[in-house]
Amino acid sequence: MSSAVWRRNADVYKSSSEEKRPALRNQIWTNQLRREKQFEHKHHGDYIVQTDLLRPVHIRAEEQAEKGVRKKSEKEYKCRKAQRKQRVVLVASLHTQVTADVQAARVPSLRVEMALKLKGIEYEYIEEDMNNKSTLLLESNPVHKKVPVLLHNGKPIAESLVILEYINETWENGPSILPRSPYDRAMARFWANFLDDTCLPACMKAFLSEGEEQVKAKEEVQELLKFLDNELNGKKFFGGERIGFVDIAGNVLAYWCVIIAELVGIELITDDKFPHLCTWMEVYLNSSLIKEHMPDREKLADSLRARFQKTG
Ligand SMILES: N[C@@H](CCC(=O)N[C@@H](CS)C(=O)NCC(=O)O)C(=O)O
Repeated sequence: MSSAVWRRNADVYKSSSEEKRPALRNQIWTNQLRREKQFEHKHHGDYIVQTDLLRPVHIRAEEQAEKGVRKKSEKEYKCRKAQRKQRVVLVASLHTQVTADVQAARVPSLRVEMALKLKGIEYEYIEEDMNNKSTLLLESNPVHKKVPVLLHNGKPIAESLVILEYINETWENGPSILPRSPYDRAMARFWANFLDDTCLPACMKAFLSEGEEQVKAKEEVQELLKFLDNELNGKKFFGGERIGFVDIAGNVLAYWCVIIAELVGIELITDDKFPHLCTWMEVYLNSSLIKEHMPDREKLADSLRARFQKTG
C-alpha cells in the first residue's frame, strides 16, 4: 500500500468526529491488515505502526527531532531539557579545579549559590566545563559566554549581581538580600559595583606588579578600601544586621584577595588600617552559611599559587 493511501486515511481520521473515530480506526486497521496480505511489509514499513499514523504529524516530527537531538549529542539534549524546565537551574563552575587564571575562579558562581541557599530555593546544579563550553551556556549567555547563568522557567539570566537581584525580586521567602528602601537598595548596588569595577581591578594590579609599581598600586587599593571600611563603621554587615547583597559580592575580597595577598607577600588589609573591614571579614567568613560553602582554603591557595606566587 502506498504512503499516499495511509496519509489519506490519517486525514480522514483526523477530520472525523470523536464518535466516529473508534469505528473508523477499526476500519483503517482492518483494511491495513487486509492489504498487508497482498503487499510486502517493506513497502510500507514506516506506516504499519497504527498509533504512529494516527498521531498528529507535528507531534511525531517533534518526537523524532528530539530523538535525533538525543542521539546527536547528549549535551545538546540536556540543554533543551534545562531550557524547558519549569524550575531553577544554576549553570556554574563551582567544582572544577580552579585554574591559574583568576578569571576562571569560582567567585561569581559562588555568589549565586549563596543567594539561593540564603533564600532556601531548591535548584538543579549543572557544572560547566570551562574548557569545553556547553551549548546550554553559549545559548544562555551569548554575549559574554560566561558562568554563572541562572535558568528560571527556561529563561536565562546572566551576570552574578543581576542574578542576585533577580533572585531577591522573584522569591519572597527567606531573608531579603537587598534592603527594602529604594535609597539603601541603590547604595547596595553602588558598593557592589564599586567592589567589582574599581576595587578588584586595583587589587589585581597590585598583585601582578612588582617593586615600586607594586608599592604604589597597593597604596591605591588601600585608599579604596578606606571607603569600604568606613561604610562598615557601626554595622555588622554591609546591609546591617544580616548578610546581604554587598556581603555576598564581597566574598572575593574577604577570601580570594586575602589569600592572594599572602601569596604575593603584601600586607593589604590589616587590623590597624581597616578595623571594620577586618571585623566584618571575621564575622562573615565564620557565619555558618558562608563557612559551609567557601572552597577549601589550602586547595584554593594551591591553584592560585602558580599565577601569583613569585619564585626566586
Ligand atoms: N561579571 C561576571 C563575571 C563572570 C566570569 O568572569 N565568569 C568566569 C568564571 S567565574 C567565566 O565564565 N570565564 C570563562 C571565560 O572567560 O571564558 C559575573 O559577575 O557573573
